[in-house]
Amino acid sequence: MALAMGLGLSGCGQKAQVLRIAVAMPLTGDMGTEGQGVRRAVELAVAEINESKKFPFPVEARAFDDRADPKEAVNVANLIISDPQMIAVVGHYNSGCSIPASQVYSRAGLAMVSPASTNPKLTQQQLESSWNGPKSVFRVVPTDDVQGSYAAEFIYRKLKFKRFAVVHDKTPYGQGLAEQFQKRFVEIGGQVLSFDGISVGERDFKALLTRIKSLSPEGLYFGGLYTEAGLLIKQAKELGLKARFFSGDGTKTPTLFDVAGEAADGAYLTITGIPVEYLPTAKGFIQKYQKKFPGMELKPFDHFGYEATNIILETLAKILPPPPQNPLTSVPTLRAALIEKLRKTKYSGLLGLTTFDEKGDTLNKIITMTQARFKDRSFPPLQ
Ligand code: ABU
Repeated sequence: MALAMGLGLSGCGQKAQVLRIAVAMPLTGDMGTEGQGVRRAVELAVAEINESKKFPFPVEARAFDDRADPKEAVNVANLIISDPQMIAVVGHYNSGCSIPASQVYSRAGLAMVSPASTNPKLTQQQLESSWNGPKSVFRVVPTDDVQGSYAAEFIYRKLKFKRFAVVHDKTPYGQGLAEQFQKRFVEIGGQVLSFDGISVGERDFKALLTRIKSLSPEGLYFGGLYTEAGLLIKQAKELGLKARFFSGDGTKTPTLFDVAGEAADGAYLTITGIPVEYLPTAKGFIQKYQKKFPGMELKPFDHFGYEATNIILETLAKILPPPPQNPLTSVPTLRAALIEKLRKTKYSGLLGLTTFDEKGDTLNKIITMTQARFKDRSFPPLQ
C-alpha cells in the first residue's frame, strides 16, 4: 500500500505525484559532447520549475543515451515509453535517431520535442496515412530545406562563389542538407562539380579531396557532423585545397576546433536561429547555465533544449486543474492533453515567440551564416 501510494498507483491509472521528462541524446561517443550540453540545459530548466513550485509534485529529468545510433534510439524510446510517469521527451539530436524513435513515442501517445533534428521528414511523416498515432512530434529548430536554401542563396548572391564540390555523410541529416543546398544552388545559377558521400566514422578523406582538388572548386559544401567536417577541413588544408569550407548546424560547435585546430578558422557554417551569445533574450539562460555548470562550454543546441523543456513544462502547467485535483490526474490523460495543447503553443522565451504549424514545425525560420574564429573558439555571425 505504501509503495502504491509512493508511486502514485491506483486502480484507475498512474497519478501525477512525480512526472518525468526524458532527455534522449547521444551522451557518449563523438556526439556525446553535444548531447551532454543539451542534457545540462534540460536539467537547468527542470531545476528551475521545481524551485518555482509551479507543480505540487516534483518533475525529474531522466537522461537516455542513444549513442547517435538509430537502432539504439529505438531501444531507448521503448525504455522511455515503459515508464508510467513519463510525460514527454526532449530529443533526439540526430535526425536519423529522431525519425524512428518518434514513431515509438507516437504509438505510446507521448509528446516529443526535438531541440536539434532538422531533417524535414521528422514532422512530415505525421501527415502520411501510415502514421500510427497522434501528431505528437514537434521541434524548435527550422528544417534543412530552409537551411540548405539559405546557404545556397548566401553563397551565390552575397559571397559570389559559383563553383562547388558537395560532400555528405549519407545520414538523413547530412545527405538531406547537401541535396537541398545543391538543388537551390543550381536553381539560382551555381555549378556543382561533384557530389559525393562519405561514411560517419571514416577517418581518411585524402583520396576524395585529391579528386576534388583537381576540379578547382571555389567552395566545398559538406552536409554532416563536426567530426567528419573537422577531418575534411584539416586534410584539405594539408593537401593544399584552396576551396572555402561551408557546412551546416551539425558542425558549428566549439568541438570542431578540437578536431580541425587552426585549419577551421574562417569556415562558413550556418546555424539554426541566432547564435545564443548574440541573443539578448538568452542572457539570463547563459548566466544560470554557467552558474550551475561552471567551466562548461555552451554547445549550439543547449538553449534549444532549455526552450523545449520550458515549452513542455509551461504547457503542462496550463492543462493541470488547480490543486487539490491536479495530483489526481492520470498520466495517460495528461500525456494526451499535453499533445493537444502543444499543438496550440504560443510560448515567448529566449527564441522569441514559438508557435507550431500543422506538422509540429516551429514558425521561427531564422538561419544565420557564421564564420569560425579559432582564437576564441567562436562563430561570429555574418550579415
Ligand atoms: N541539425 C543538426 C544535426 C542533427 C541532425 O539533424 O541530425
